[in-house]
Amino acid sequence: MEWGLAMKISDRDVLLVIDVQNDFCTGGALAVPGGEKVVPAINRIAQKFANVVLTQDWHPSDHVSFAVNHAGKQPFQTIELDYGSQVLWPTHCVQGTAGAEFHGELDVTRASLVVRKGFRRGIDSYSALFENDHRTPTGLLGYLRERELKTVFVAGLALDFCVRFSAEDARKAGCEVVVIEDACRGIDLDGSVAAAHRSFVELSISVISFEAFL
Ligand code: VGL
Ligand code: ZN
Repeated sequence: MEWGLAMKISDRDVLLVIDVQNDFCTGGALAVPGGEKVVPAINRIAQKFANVVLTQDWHPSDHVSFAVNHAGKQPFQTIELDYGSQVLWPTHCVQGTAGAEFHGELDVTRASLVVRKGFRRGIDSYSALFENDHRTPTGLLGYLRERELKTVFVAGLALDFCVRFSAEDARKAGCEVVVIEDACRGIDLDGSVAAAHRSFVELSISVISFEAFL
């Protein structure tokens, strides 16, 4: 990775595009404010990368993260599960539904890999690398290692959940990690966007603007 006015991207760099799916965009089941606004930025950035990986939130309808599957619970409440605390969400990104499809304007043609996550009924997966028990691998870390991809640029939805967890896990696994802040949007539950920024500082995760690519 080389820093300059216009950033130079190498063959060891990968753009990790998190969950740019209809349900996280305006009108979707778990709409992130301005979620679709990341699409033109990501399309433009992706042209600079030889390596692009997409993630796709991909839940069964009886998933443990859905409030509707817990009697008396409402979306955005938190419960304790055997792997830790879990926010309960509106039903979203159900396997095979239109809400789980990528945003129609996201340019997916150059992606070499799509990582689906959250497909086991009993466990959520915010991170692209490990499920929410922080132990069960998705396989992405093996892919990055085998392909010798060292620096992970992260963009997408939502900044304070799946982008944050993915960036943290990649950093803890020894990658250099760069979050492209204005190619992300957050949900912001109880200060979760500010908490994400504190974590990025603590873990030496770089935060840059989309402008660095222009
Ligand atoms: C996400 C909540 C539930 C995300 C996914 O993509 O950030 N957030 N599922
Ligand atoms: Zn989800």
